Amino acid sequence: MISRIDLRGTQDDPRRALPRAEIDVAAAVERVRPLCEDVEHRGVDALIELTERFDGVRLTDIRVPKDALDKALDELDPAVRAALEESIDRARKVHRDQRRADHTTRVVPGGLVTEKWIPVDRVGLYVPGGRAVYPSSVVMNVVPAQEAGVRSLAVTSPPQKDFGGLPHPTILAACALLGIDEVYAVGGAQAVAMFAHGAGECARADMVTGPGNIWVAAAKRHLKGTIGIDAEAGPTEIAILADSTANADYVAADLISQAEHDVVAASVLVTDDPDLADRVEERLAVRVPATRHSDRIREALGGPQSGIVLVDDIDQGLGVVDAYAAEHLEIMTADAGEIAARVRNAGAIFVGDFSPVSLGDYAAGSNHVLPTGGCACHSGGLSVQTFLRGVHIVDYDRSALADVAHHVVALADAEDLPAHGEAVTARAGDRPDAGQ
Ligand code: HSO
Ligand code: ZN
Repeated sequence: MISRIDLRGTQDDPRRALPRAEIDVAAAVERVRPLCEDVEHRGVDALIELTERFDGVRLTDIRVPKDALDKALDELDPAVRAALEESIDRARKVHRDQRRADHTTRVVPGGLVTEKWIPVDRVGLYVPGGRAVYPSSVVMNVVPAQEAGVRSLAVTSPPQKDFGGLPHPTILAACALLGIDEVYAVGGAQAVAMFAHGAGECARADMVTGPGNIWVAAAKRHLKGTIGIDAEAGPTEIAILADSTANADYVAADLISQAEHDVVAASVLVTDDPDLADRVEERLAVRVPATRHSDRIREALGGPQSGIVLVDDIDQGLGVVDAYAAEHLEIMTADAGEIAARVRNAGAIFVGDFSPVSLGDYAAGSNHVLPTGGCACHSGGLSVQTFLRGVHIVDYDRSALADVAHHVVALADAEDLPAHGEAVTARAGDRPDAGQ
């Protein structure tokens, strides 16, 4: 069911051993370009036509009425409501603590540079519809934006034929719980264009975040610059670094849990213990047939993107997981905390037997919007920081400027930009010893 890749005694590049699914976003950009232009020029009329074409729903209004949000919350299963509330509380606790304070550095006497963190004014959040209905992702996008202090937050999600042409009721209920009342029933590339250009009641946003299919990713890539974007989300990945002390059943359950998302999801075990690999395979053979989405999971585990990687020792294993840079990395070894502290590249790290990825997906307090496709080597997950801009405020007095004037002039001259230097000497020249 799952292939084995033996890297023992080799220096092979694990990135080649574990291919990632290729998704041709560039080709999709060409397809979404005219659609985005249509929304830019014709606004709501274009949105209504495109929604009818792609979602089979004829909208009378792109905005979801407030009473539909209230009704969805009233009708939400109480157990799901309680779970969402707990998830929101924990996420708030963590994200509130992440808010960086403004900081002033006194570079020299009379020369100050302050870094001030200013929230983005308006954010549009895309929430997928169809098979992947994830109210938890509403929480993970909205909470950091709110904790950053974003003043205007709108959500959009594709209308569902089965739900009277509104977005999925659990999505609407999650919005209501989070205090979001600006919600649109628009999906796909056209939804990103709606946020980028504004249409009818929907004012243009400064930034759009949230996962989506290839068309959403293509629209984000096409409109980047017109609107700020988060990362392009790819298929989910879990890597587990485990030694002989790991619990094979937990390892198998966690590999399966993320394979459940998609047939192209990646589940990777890296271990120095072939016996553990055997035991995990035994547990997979028991668990996979017993779970609801076994077909999807079997395909994901059997795909070239998944595998059990054998290494000589945990040090080599650390090299493998760093090179792979997984979205989620679990450490199930002796001294798991110490090993986790040595990891360089991962979207999020889950330590020990009792911190599975599913906990992080819903209720650890951490964020589950994480870099995929190896992007964890240069990017982090969604956080309060995503919605803040660090603005430097430069405040020098006459004397502090005069002291550094000769350096500015020297660099300006070196770049053949003498007027830059003159802008400084025009002021610094007011002091007799300027430029010395
Ligand atoms: N594991 C997914 C997030 C998710 N899981 C949502 C369940 N619902 C990507 O981090
Ligand atoms: Zn998940």
